[in-house]
Amino acid sequence: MRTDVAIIGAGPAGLLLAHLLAQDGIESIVVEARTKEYVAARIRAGILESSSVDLLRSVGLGAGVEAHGEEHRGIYLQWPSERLHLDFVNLVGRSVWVYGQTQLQADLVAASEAAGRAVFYDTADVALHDLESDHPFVMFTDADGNNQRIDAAAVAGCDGSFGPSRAAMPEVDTWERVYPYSWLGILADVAPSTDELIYAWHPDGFGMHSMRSATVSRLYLQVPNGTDVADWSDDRIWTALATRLGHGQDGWTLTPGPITDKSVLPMRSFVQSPMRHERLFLAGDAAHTVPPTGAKGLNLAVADVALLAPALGQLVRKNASALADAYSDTALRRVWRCEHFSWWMTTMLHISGDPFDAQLQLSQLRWVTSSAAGSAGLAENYAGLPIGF
Ligand code: RFL
Ligand code: PHB
Repeated sequence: MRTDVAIIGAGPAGLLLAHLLAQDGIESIVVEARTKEYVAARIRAGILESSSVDLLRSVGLGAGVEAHGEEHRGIYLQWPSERLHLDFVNLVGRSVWVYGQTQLQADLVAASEAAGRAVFYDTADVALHDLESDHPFVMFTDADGNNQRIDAAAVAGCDGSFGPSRAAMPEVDTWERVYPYSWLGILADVAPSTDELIYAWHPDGFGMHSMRSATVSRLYLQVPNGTDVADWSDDRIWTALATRLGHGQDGWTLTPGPITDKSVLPMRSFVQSPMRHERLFLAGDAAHTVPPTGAKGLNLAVADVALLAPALGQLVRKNASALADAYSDTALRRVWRCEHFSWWMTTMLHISGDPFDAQLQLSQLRWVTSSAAGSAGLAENYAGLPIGF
């Protein structure tokens, strides 16, 4: 097969890139290791920044968010005996949207199918070749066991943290932080007990109340690394959430409900630089990982491909490389801002260290919620900087 851009990975980065390229008349073929059903069912992120929503709207992908997403003005930050609201709209004039990655993924698949774009699911042995030439190619085994080859002008590595693209970069610098705790996440068929997301510091560990819709809640608990979900019965989870989220505090109650999904998520920060090697370009989790506390992972994937699509368009169409040459440095500026914000939110809210650390965290939380400068700084980062930042 021959195309303009071979895309590895059909997650949000890969499918959105294919969509943006098609809008510019650039062809692509997407190769995905998992089945279509597996990719559709993965439960992951839940918050879109307004710049991500603006981008989706501007390329005809905004109908789902508008029909089923919920625009939120801010978040609650809390610790025992206090719950304070940060209003991002008042602070920085921007909102965020509650819209599950599962829903966005479904929108992207629907758009891809409506346009008849080529996506190979359930593939194996994906290998990248001749990346230093201007005619790289990708080999893989398709779902029927046939060997396939895609010749392209460029390869986009959108294959997440464990795909082959990151490994195909010869000389890179990497930075990593592994945190000494994980998240136990649940999805529950119950109306959210809150109007805005709650991020709660608690001596027992961080707790969080998020949501997917008017009838589905998503909640998280800080747990030790290596935690087995089997050790957490539904009762134990709801009891811990009630304690950490302050059930009974100022009359607030947490309503439990049937849990439909439980999983443990390790927390890691990771950056690889550069994000480009000759004709290979990385985007999204393939190049970087953030812990989920700042809700940045999915938004970074969107921002990367928003920069990458015009760069690839220029390269493929005009054989001009100005945007392609600038891609890595431009993307990494935003990546490092989000890395810092995610690390900061994570270390401010999770229990780790000694009682001195706990007092520093509480002092920081009081400052962030009471100072105009502190709250505007958090709001500016959480609600998201403009794509071109
Ligand atoms: P994705 O979504 O991981 O997509 C990469 C795709 O590449 C495929 N792939 C391959 N394809 C072909 N050949 C191979 N050899 C391949 N190896 C892998 C994968 O199957 C997959 O389909 O990366 P992308 O597109 O960059 O999007 C990034 C976001 O998915 C990610 O940043 C967020 O979901 C992060 N994240 C979360 N963020 C939050 O803000 N809140 C959350 O609660 C949250 N939960 C999560 C998460 C990420 C998780 N991962 C990646 C382990 C929960 C999990 C489990
Ligand atoms: C989620 O809804 O899954 C979610 C929301 C905000 C975060 C992390 C996860 O910071």
